[in-house]
Amino acid sequence: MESCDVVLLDFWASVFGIRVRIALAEKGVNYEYKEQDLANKSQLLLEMNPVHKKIPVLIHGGKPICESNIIVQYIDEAWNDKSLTLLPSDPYLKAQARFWADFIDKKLYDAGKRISASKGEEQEVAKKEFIDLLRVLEGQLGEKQYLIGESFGYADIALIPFSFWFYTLEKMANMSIENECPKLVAWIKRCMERESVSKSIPDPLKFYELAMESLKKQGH
Ligand code: GS8
Repeated sequence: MESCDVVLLDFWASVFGIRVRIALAEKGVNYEYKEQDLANKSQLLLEMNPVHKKIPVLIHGGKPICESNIIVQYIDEAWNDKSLTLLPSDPYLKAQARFWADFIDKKLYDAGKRISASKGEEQEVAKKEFIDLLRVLEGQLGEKQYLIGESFGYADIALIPFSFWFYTLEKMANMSIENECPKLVAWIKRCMERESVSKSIPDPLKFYELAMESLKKQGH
C-alpha cells in the first residue's frame, strides 16, 4: 500500500482535534490518524509544529498545517467541492462564520477550564460565565438550523466538539445545560445526526473519566 498522503497528529480527547476529524469526514478524505502522547511529544510533532508544539497538525503531502480553525479552512480549500463547502461563499456570511469561530476560540475553552479548575463560589462565577457564553451562541443560532444559516459549516465545526465536555461540566458544576440553553442542545442533537460529527466525538463518559483522573492527580 502506498504511504498515506494525509496524516493527522491528534489526541483523542482534544476538542481542537475533533474539529479537524469532522472536516476531513465531511469532505470524505482518507487519512492516517496518529495518536500523540502529549506528555512525551514525538519527534514528528516537534518537527511539524515547532512553534506551538501542539496537536492537531495535519500533514498533507509532507507539509504541516497547524491550528485547528486554520486546518479546517485549509481542508475546505484543498478538497474543493462546490457542492460541499464548509465556509459560505458570500463574503459577509464568510466573515460571520469566522467571527463566531474566533469568539468560540477566545472565550469558550478558558471558560470551560475555569469550571473544572475551581470550587464553591469561584465555580459559581465560572459556571455563570460559561452559561452566558452559551446563551450568546444560542442567540446567534436563533431560529436557524445552524449557526450561520441552513447548512452545517465552519462555525458549527468550531463549536460542536465542545459538547463533548458538557456531561462532565454538568456533573462538576451541578447544572443542566439543556435547561439553560434548550435551543443550543437541540442544535447539538441536529449536528450529532451527521455521521461526520457522531463518529468524530468520543463517548462523553470517557472525558469524564479523564477529567476525574486529572483532578485526582492535581490533588482536588
Ligand atoms: C490549540 C491546540 C491545543 O491546545 C488549535 O489547534 O486550535 N489553538 C490551538 N492543543 C493541545 C491539546 S488540546 O487541549 C496541545 O497540544 N497541548 C500540548 C501542550 O500544550 O503542550
